Amino acid sequence: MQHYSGFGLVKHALSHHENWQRQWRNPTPKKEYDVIIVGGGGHGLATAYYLAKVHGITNVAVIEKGWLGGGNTARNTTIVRSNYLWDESAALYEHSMKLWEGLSQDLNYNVMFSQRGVLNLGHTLQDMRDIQRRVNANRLNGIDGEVLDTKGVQDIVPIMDCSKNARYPVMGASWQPRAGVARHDAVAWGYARGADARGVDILQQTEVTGFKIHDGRVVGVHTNRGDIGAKTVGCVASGNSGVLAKMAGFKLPIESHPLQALVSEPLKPVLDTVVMSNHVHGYISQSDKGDLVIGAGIDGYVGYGQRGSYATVEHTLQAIVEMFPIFSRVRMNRQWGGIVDTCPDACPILSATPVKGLFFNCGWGTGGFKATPGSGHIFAATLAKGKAHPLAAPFSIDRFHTGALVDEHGAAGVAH
Ligand code: FAD
Ligand code: PYC
Repeated sequence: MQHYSGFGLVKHALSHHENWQRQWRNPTPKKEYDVIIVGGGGHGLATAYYLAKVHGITNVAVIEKGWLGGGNTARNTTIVRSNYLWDESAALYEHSMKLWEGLSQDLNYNVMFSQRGVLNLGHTLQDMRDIQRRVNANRLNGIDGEVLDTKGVQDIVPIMDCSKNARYPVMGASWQPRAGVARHDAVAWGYARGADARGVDILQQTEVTGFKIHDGRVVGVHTNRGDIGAKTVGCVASGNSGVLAKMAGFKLPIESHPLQALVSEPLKPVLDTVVMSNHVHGYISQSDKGDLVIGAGIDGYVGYGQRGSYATVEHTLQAIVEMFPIFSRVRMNRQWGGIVDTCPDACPILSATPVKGLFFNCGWGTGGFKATPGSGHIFAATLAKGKAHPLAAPFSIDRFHTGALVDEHGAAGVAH
């Protein structure tokens, strides 16, 4: 996206969209960089952007085996919220939320961040107790949130079946007004353009096939386009993190699962907020284009296929139709899956590794899109300084030895 004057806009509108400038270059890989980022999703690109912008480190390559955002970044359902239970994760996601609030301006790129609010429904007394506890914790951390009763939910979403004899009775919800959605691929493209403009090389169709390690220190990577040197390497490869860790000679406590979503035919505006129910494994919002965007919990088995099983979407759709009978005759247009990397405590890993100079940023599971700006910002600081940023420190892989886990299964929003 470029800056155009009014005249420029008219000229381009009439020009059949010819002669648009490329938003980033297609450079030949150099022999050596100061920092290599493996993975050209939102998190990897954001890391490169902040390395250049905040830390002045511009001799950086982002190495992507496919195309930008072809992983989970452009497969996700774009929900952004920061209402996590524990102080450590609340701080991390709220840091990200604050960056979201200024992101379009910072990148000079419209990421269509829309703070339309997110409801996390409660269907049982225990759900409501958990919601109360989480909202109290959020407010102590300065994060906006309210506990709503059934009527409060019905007022916000009049089309939902909140009657007493519904199959999934709605007892209430947590409501985060500042939460919402953003345009996923614009996030990847905005960060890519900003990083490229500051000198970062974005290398697409380039696959990392191994690490060059001497005396316990990383000195570069092997790729399908030859070896590339770097003394600092950050892996931000989402569902493939376990595969990369194995190449480097260690194991991560991660399982990769399919996570599915689907969109309907476009409808007139009918749902102006995001409704999630961890209990029934389903959530729904309406895109600016009018499609219903619906997502499920993870498929229970591990795998690297970017698809999922019919049983999982069938379960989710029956729950959505129970809660929204008005949608029972809407036709679905597309279904897809991504590979999500899940940790035992449903929290990410932002960490140094047993190999000096090699860092991993992964394990965001079903919920990393919302963290994209914050994750990139603090991972860049971690790579630049060679030690964990204070917000990253609780998410070191050491926690799986020390037992200092941060259990966010309750706030994960989507079961995993
Ligand atoms: P990715 O975008 O997957 O980027 C990783 C990149 O690494 C990929 O492009 C891949 O090609 C590349 N790569 C892998 N191996 C190599 C290699 N060897 N060499 C070079 N490149 C390599 N989160 C939310 O917060 N809200 C949501 O609503 C939400 N909904 C979701 C719905 C679905 C269906 C899915 C699948 C996920 C959802 N998520 C959501 C999770 C979110 O999408 C991810 O946590 C987040 O996008 C991860 O971003 P990333 O940049 O780390 O990963
Ligand atoms: O973490 O909020 C979330 C989420 C919503 C859909 C998938 N993940």
